[in-house]
Amino acid sequence: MSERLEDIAAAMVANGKGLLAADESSGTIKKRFDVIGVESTPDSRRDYREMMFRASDAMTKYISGVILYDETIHQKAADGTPLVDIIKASGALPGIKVDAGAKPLAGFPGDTITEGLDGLRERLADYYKLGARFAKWRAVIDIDVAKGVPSATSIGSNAHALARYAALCQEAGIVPIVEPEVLMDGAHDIDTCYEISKATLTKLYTELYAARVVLEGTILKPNMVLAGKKSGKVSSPDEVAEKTIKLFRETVPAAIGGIAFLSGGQTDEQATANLNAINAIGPHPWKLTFSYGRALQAAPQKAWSGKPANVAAAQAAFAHRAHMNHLAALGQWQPTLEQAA
Ligand code: 5MM
Repeated sequence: MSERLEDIAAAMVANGKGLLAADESSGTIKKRFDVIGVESTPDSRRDYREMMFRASDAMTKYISGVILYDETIHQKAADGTPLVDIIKASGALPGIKVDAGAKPLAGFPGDTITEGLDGLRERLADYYKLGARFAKWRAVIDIDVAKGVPSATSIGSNAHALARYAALCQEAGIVPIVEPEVLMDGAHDIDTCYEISKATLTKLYTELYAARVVLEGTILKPNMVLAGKKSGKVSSPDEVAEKTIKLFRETVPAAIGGIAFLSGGQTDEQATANLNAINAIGPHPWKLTFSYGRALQAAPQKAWSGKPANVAAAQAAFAHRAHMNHLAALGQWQPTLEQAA
């Protein structure tokens, strides 16, 4: 495969394929394993991820790339094969989360800044040698309007860090996924999500331009425009699609390599239905696909529950969600297909 950044980015969003976000840090995967009653150890984390990467139906047909955590990119399968080689053998690209997480932003209670720029040039060179061809950095923008969250300082600092990260990735021959996640956890309405997302994306593209990042060699990983979970309202797929596309047309250059959404805490089916509605009102200037963590993994995690005897059922559950999201990325999903599983 060609190593040009724009070709890698194009492959990441091609043919209705999308990304598997399997980059949970050790603290987050422990929380997921607690729910299914599995102890989180290097071996159990390896077994779980090996199960997904060896789900060849899902991986070969629907998954263009996998975002890995530092531990996973170094791990070997039970038979000694590097996990990265299993991913590559399926035709998917290995990727790597390189941020060091969101930390409290000094002076701005409730806001966070994502850290991890120190030593990033050297880490990217190492990850390239290990096979990573794309990377991910997630900025976290919470909404609490009454408390003045997010501040302009938080949006600006996170956009600046994303741009510095993206420039370093491209220098290393790695496609940056830029993920400015406006959280859906708050009590805000859908229009507030739209306004905050607009301010965030406007600042992000100003900073990427100033940092001389080549937009064709980037992928945007955004939130959809949704009402906050604590608002008690569930936005309809039609409204989500209309407001999300209006937002992107106003803020996201047509030149970028593509868009791969996060699921952000939506139910599995909401994440699929909303992606489908977004694509169904196309054509759009960009490919719009999925880069889901929870919305791809919740079902296989439950089916697996740490038991080798459940591997086939877990792989089938993963293949089903990947298939549904593949159809949604093409605007061809129907709710009736869920019952057919
Ligand atoms: C898989 O979850 C990723 C991160 O986790 P940590 O908090 O452990 O660093 C996260 O960045 C993820 O890639 C995106 O937010 C998308 O995941 P969801 O679950 O929102 O689709």
